[in-house]
Amino acid sequence: MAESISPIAKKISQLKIQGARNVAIAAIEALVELSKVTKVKNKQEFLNELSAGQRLLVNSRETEPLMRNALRWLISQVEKSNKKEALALSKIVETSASEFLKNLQESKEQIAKIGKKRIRNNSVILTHCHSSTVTKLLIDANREGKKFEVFCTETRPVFQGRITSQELIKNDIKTTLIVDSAARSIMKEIDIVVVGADAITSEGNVINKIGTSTIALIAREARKPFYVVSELLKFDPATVCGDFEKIEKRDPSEIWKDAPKNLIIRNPAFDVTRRDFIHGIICEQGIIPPHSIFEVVQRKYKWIFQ
Ligand code: RUB
Repeated sequence: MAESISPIAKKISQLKIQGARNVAIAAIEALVELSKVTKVKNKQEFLNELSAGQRLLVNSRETEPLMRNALRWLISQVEKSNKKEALALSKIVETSASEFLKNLQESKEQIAKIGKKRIRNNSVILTHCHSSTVTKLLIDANREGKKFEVFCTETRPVFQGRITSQELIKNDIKTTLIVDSAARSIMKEIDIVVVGADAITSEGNVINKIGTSTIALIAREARKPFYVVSELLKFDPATVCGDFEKIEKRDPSEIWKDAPKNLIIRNPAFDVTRRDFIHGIICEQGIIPPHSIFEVVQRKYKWIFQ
């Protein structure tokens, strides 16, 4: 089992696969692969195998509810099935995975369709980190003929802003890269801030790449609208029951490879942006005020609370 899951889990933890959506897709594909190569025969063994794979994947990155929700849903489809043999159950995993991925893709399209209307002609946009949902929205707005430019933070310590800026210039979008600490001085030139999300809590707070909450604070000070684009399935149902979203702590060497021995380095990957700083969450159901997100998720994806 570990032979098929471990390389993917490793790629996720090493950020070779990066961004909540890409992580979830890779994890889903890894579970499908596991269900194909497993040697077990009966349903209980098959479920045990899937659960072990799920644990490995979920532990590869802590702050990824989309991945957790996806894997839990896939496994629940097997549990619900009346099939008994591993071969038939592996088909269930495969078709359920396709269904989930199709829905994820449709959500992304829908988010872009709704969100691009917020991009006005000749506007200046600031984004942070690399969110494939944000870049899709910007690329679609550009293809529609809207004229705008984008500022990207470089996003220390691992520079996801470089991925964003490369993707945008490849699509002929005027793009400027800034260091993270330039966000406040540049904010006066910005019309709208758009960022992605890794997790949404029951209170409507958003967890995204470290530094996002600082940008939200700066945007509020400058009275600039701050939007989050996110699939509803990034909602973490555990937060309804009081759990805090865990913030992944990454290796200090990402910040300084050969740091002095006694230096303490802290490297949290994400931070929490409180809902009061967010103008709206642009999701597949529309632009939703963060405090209503729980009801919207409950309406669309009841199963995540089961
Ligand atoms: C990536 C990050 C992205 C979200 C959303 O962090 O914070 O903004 O994951 O991305 P990391 P997407 O590089 O540490 O994974 O919209 O593609 O799901």
